[in-house]
Amino acid sequence: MDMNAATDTMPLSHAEVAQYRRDGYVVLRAALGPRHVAACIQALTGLATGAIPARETTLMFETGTTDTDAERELRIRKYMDFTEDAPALKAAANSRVLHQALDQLLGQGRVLFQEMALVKPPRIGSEKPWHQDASYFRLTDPALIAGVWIALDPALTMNGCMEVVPGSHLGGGVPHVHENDFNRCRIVPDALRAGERVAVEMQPGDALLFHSLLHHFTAPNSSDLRRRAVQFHYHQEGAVWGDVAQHTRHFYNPDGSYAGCTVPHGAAQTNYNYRNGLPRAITPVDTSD
Ligand SMILES: O=C(O)CCC(=O)C(=O)O
Repeated sequence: MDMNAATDTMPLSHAEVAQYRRDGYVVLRAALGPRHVAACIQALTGLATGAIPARETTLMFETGTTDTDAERELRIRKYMDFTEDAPALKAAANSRVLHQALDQLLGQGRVLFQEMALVKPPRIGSEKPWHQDASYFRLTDPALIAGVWIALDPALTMNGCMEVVPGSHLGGGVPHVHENDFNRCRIVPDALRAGERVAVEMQPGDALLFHSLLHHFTAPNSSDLRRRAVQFHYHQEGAVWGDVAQHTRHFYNPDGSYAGCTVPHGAAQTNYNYRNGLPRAITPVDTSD
């Protein structure tokens, strides 16, 4: 047996596991098959049009647009908290092959704690500034968090694919600063490493598995192409949520003050509620077709 090869239950090769450790990310190709990708897209359209009742789902729109526009779906920037409304999206979060890969990286046993769809619309899709996801989550150990970003359309440099700084997760937390939109909390200029960026182009169904301290960014979508993706955050069982003082140990300014993204500020009076910390158990689903 080739010890370096992926197997039926271990979809990542040793080289891919090593890449995650070294670079802070790895791409799992075809985590969702074409039927599951199509079902996710249909679910997002259904939630946008009302064909699927958005009981728990929250929609957020590109700045300067409203939800009364005729082309409502093409104004949406972000969906949150949809797994109980849309079984297809819940299946994606529970993808068996995805969790087999995460088991290889982090060990068995994790819960879903955040779910989003990021649907940077053609021409008006705005950038997501450089950041580390751990800056948004007051967990005491960022290494116990897994981020997963799954492309539903081809994600290319021209329509705002994920861009990352390989190895940046090894540098620990760096200070972030908020703008007046809670979607825009960014790494301060002194800590930016954008010159080392790598664009991660992906096909529909491919999943980017990334460390919560990885520096990453997406550019505006000035193309005519759609760029829909779902993003899930999990943490390993038993991971501990902390307070602002605890989070400050990872995200602090040179003067010692807090420099994470979890405190309401300015015009953004709300903050992620992490579904009140509700842990969602994983029930693996075959997403290969
Ligand atoms: O998909 C995007 O445009 C940005 C995703 C991301 O980095 C995030 O929401 O944390």
